[in-house]
Amino acid sequence: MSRPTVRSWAEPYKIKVVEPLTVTTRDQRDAALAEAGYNTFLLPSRFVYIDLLTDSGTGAMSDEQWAGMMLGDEAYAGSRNFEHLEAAVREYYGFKYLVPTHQGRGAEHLLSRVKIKPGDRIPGNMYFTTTRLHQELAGATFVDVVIDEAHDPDSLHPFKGNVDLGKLQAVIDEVGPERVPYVCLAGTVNMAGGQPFSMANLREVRALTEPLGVKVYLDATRLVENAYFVQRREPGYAEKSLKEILLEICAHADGCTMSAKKDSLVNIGGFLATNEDDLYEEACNLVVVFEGLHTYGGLAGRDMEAMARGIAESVRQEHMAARIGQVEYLGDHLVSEGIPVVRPIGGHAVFLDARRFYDHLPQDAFPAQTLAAELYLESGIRSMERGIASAGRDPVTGENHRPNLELTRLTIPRRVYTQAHMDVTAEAVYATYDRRRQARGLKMVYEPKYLRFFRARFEPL
Ligand code: PM9
Repeated sequence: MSRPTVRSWAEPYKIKVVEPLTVTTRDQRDAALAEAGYNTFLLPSRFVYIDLLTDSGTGAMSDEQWAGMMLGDEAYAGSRNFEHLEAAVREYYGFKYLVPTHQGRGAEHLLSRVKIKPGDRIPGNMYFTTTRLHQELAGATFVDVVIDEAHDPDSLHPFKGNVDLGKLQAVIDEVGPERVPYVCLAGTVNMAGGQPFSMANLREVRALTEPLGVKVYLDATRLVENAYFVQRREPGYAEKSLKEILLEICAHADGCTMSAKKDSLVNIGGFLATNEDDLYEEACNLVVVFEGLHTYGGLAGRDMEAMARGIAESVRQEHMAARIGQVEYLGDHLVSEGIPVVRPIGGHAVFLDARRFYDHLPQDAFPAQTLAAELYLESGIRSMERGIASAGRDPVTGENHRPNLELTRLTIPRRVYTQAHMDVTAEAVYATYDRRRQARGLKMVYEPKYLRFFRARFEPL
């Protein structure tokens, strides 16, 4: 047997506390899924074996973070943990002002309310569910300006999160720069399959928008993961640290929204950060209405301490190498067996291409939702639909958005599961693939008004 030339990735930690997993029978899963309206969001977690619904707030905190929880300063105003968090955001993201929020959508709400006037356009590198909804509720229209390759699951473009500068220019030309308050640029684009943008592209976006007074706001939720791909794929960055790359990215932006439940390794928390004095002042006015005082934003002091420590841990090289290494390990397994997935394998998840998985099902039969349901029935593994159900409806026409990408996401929580769990997951996907012809699809029988994928109910066709 020949030895591999590159050493395997390995978890850079050992396990101190364990939480037992639940194994269910097929009958129990049948009953639980029917009760949940064939929506994995509606499954009680006690019926779930390996939970790959999301990487949001599901990570394992370190002993340092748990120790920090005991140092929570729960003063209503001016908690010292806020000072630590503010210092961490300045040190690692480089922005001047920090407004904590209970999670990412709290920050999106504040940014959208302050920046958007009815009739504005917000260009972005593909939509994200909560982000777009907050923009729409504030009166804007979201315009997708990501490169075409992002919508193609087979394109091997190394930076599928890049902005198409021609599309961006066209939006600005159409309505004028005064109707485009900012460009919303997400790190490792979630709905494209966890795909990064390049530093070169970010520089070009900045060069195009800055002279016109159009701001750049990052969705920093998975920006450290984006920095890792820049380090690995972009010429000139291999020798730079993740911390340096992250700071360089943020230096090309005016601020960011953040769901700290992902990169920053906490179970709850988020923030809005900015260099703009006016935005900060107005966000402070609004945060006290919607979240809490501007020095806690809906969080306990201990949450802010855990976040400050998590931010520092998130840029450690060995952490990110194992994080992305684990996702790639699962993805490469599936690719080697011919399972259709989005490639290149993304940062936080492996995305099954449900269109090709179930090439006998039309999009109206919710192939990705069906696949999430079938994988659960097969194995007790919970995944998430990222296709037509998540895409929702056009607020003006009421028509369904019909994304080209019809995906089922196997999302890997940070520092939670082992390589053996990845193997079991791959085996469950193979078994689901082997009986793919039996899948008949779903119809939606209850559709909530906003973010329907969270609570929609389905029935088998
Ligand atoms: N993302 C995810 O599972 C949480 C549930 S689905 C809405 O991927 C980005 C890129 C996200 C994100 C949440 C948010 C919102 C903003 N941007 O969930 O409010 O992936 O903390 O963050 C989820 P919060």
